[in-house]
Amino acid sequence: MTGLPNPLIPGFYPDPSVVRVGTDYYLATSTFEYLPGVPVFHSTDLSHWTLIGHVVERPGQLASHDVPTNGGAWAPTIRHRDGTFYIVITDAMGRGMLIFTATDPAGPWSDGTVVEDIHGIDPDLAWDDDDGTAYITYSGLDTTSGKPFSGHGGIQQITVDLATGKPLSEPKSLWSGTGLKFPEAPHLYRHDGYWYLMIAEGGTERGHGISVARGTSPGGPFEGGPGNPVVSARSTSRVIQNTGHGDLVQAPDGSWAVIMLGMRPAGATQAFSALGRETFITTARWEDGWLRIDPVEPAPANEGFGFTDHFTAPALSPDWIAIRRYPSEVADTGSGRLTLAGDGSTLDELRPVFVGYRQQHRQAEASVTVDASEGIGGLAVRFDELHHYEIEVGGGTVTARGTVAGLRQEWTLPAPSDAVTLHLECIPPPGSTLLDMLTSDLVVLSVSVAGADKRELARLDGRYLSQETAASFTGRVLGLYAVHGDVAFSDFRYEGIES
Ligand code: 6LW
Repeated sequence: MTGLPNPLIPGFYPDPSVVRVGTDYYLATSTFEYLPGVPVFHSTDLSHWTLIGHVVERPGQLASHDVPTNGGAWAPTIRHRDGTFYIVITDAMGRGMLIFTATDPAGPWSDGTVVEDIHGIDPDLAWDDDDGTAYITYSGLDTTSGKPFSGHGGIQQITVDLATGKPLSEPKSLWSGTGLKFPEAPHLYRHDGYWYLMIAEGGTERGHGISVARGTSPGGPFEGGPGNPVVSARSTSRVIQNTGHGDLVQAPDGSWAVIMLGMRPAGATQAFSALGRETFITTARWEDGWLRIDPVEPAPANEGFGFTDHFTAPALSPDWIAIRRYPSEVADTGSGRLTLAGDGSTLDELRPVFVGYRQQHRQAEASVTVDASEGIGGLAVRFDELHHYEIEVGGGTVTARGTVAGLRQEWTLPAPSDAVTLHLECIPPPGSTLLDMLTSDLVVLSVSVAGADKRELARLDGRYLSQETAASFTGRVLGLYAVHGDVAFSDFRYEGIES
């Protein structure tokens, strides 16, 4: 299997899970505090993926309204059986472990059935075809009981009644890797008479990797394979780092592949990942009864660099996301304008009036025309409430602002007009010395009137809006926001320069 783009799905799409149903493939990822939640992608060739819908599209499916940053929708597993699609996932610091079902993967999905009294993450779902027993295998990290942290429980497993969410057995411990930290992201596969348990270990940072064990029954015992972790980028200078949290799939040509998360840290010492954890793919094969997984290599895509929205449709496209509430709750769109009604909340708060689009290229630029004659709002790039850069217009001024860990700096100019175009560019760091190039990129904030007389207000160091600096599970999201009054946006343009 060759010619697959890598990243497969650029931008923050972490903890990918994939299922093959006939000649179709479906893939889902984590979304944390962003809504709509848990996107579902479709493909027929493992190469071209189309967003077909979201699992979480209405209030009540997740406890999103007040979820802490980095909480929410963690690490889905998507599977299919007897005409029903299943997604098991953890609503971290929210409702807990949940089972969602649908007959159409584009939705609607069910409200979500709680797996009772099971406080773990990264649930996997597998059935023993011999007797139809359903197994949920998960990582023993408690994010939902509210009890004080009492250590990591390793890989655990229950049998479960999927219709009620009732566990049918007590949790039992399974093989949990080679001893590296954070054994997680377990998946069970039946192949050639064995049951294989694939996990991530080493943590989702640079030490991440995948290890495999096998046994003769879905409940184990499992014996670790040779050469674990069988894939990891740790201590290498590979472009794609943090590789782990994978899911195995058979390709259209019968060969095997593993879809997993990874990061593309930039800067002279590969230290800062603006885009967060993305979805990647690599080839795999069975050798002597064990799974071999190849290192994850970059394969720049030759398409998909641009996204433009003229807001002519009555509803926003599903590419737009919002924070702890739905885009439709804050955005009024149609007839070529997107209007956001500010409610006084700023980007420092839990639920700003903000709609965003994931940055998908390390070098990229976005622009939007803003009519702020009746309000204050602008264009931003954010990781979370404590880490965001924006350019804002309204009240006769235009202001560039940088917020890092709550520390703030502003640059203000008189606004050239109430209707301006705001620009946000992520460019490689200039200079030739090592010190110059330590950072990942610069974020340049500028204003123009219909593209003319572009005035730069600020040039900010991009390392502070990175997964490593923000200690975040997400990635950069470029977005439009309003703080006060009605702010009207038109002609949003996003262009990636490289993949
Ligand atoms: C995910 C787990 C992880 O559930 O982070 O660090 C969690 N590893 O596998 C959120 O992405």
